[in-house]
Amino acid sequence: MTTSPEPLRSHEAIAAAVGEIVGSTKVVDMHTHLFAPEFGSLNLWGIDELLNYHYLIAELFRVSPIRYDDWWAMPRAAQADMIWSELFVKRAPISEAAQGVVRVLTGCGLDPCAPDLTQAREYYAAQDPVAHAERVLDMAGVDWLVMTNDPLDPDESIVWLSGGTTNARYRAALRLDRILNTWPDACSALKASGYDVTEDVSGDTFHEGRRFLNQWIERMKPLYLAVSLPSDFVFPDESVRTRLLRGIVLPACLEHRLPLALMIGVRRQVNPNMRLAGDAVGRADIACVERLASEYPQVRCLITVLSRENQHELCVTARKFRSLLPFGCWWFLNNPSIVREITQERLEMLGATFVVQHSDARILDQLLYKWPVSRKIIAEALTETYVSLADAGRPVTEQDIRTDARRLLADNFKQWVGAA
Ligand code: HDL
Ligand code: ZN
Repeated sequence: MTTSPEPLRSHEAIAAAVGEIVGSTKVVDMHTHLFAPEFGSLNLWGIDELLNYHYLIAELFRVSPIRYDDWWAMPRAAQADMIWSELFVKRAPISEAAQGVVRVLTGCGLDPCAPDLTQAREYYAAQDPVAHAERVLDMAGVDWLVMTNDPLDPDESIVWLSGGTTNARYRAALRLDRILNTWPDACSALKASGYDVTEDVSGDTFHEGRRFLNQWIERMKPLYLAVSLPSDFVFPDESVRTRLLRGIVLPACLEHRLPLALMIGVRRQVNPNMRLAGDAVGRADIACVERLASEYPQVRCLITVLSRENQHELCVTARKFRSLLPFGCWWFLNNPSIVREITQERLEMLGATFVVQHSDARILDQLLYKWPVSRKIIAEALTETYVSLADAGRPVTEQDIRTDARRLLADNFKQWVGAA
């Protein structure tokens, strides 16, 4: 598309240009749970995985009296059949997650009103995993994406120890949840692998923890280190977590010039019967982020918070610390009504200096709804922003829009992590 230098004056002209540009700009999906096809069974795709998304499992439990244990004893295909019947046949699939599956099916020419999964299963059975992954990323306009990689997950580490992936469209992020949130278990696993660490973080623990992290940074070549933190996260304090952050993680960020992604506000397993679907949200204390940014101004932090009530505070804090890059509308916030609110207030308070969205996709095919839905909402917010600018008397050009769309959807992140 050629870029016209002519100013866009009317709401309609601005909306049309924003819609086309945001709709066609390639995105870097900087936080996902996707895995390259080389990771085998960790690469989740197809209709049975789509329907077994934990968001839909949570919604199934609201409409079915099935006992948790009976559900978890069912084969995956039977679980998918039950979710299809309960959430897509017996009732209109109106929730955000259910509508997403409808978008994926219709995007692939499949019947969203099918009485069962026969047609969908036949379609996906005919797909080659590698070609399917390339096609889905292309259809979703995802240039490349970042995985979530856990060096202490046995199923994943075995792939890295035999070479990992060279697929340039799947980059790594080294996830530190087990180390920073469940140190006793992580300590046992590290000791079993020959690292001289202790539960009370004494002796050689910092040195050995750095050795472990250095080895995995070398192996994974992560673009950033990441951790999700509870809503009651405190920094600094006398906790093991603070000592591990100060003694191992933050020094590694400085040594390797790697950003740290802080994802704050989870209340893990409030209902353990629901397993991955059992986590909830809590309001965090953003002052902890301010204290960490003050103490470590050289560490570039990607930051996202899970509570809607923390969003405005995060914008204020990001205005105080240039080392903070807010990103995405995370998890329970990734709903059209809230994405619009968050994006609009970020544009108002931060300009185009944040990462507007990530998909958090767990199943490859989700890219075919998460990104189209987000692009539409981001375009609405950007349109309102540019209409206001034009109304203020500053002509808006397609170049303005193209440049900002690239910043918000890809370039701000790429520059933050030093990716070409
Ligand atoms: O901790 C995280 O990265 C979260 O995104 C969780 O994985 C969560 O279960 C999720 O899938 N959110 O979309
Ligand atoms: Zn995630």
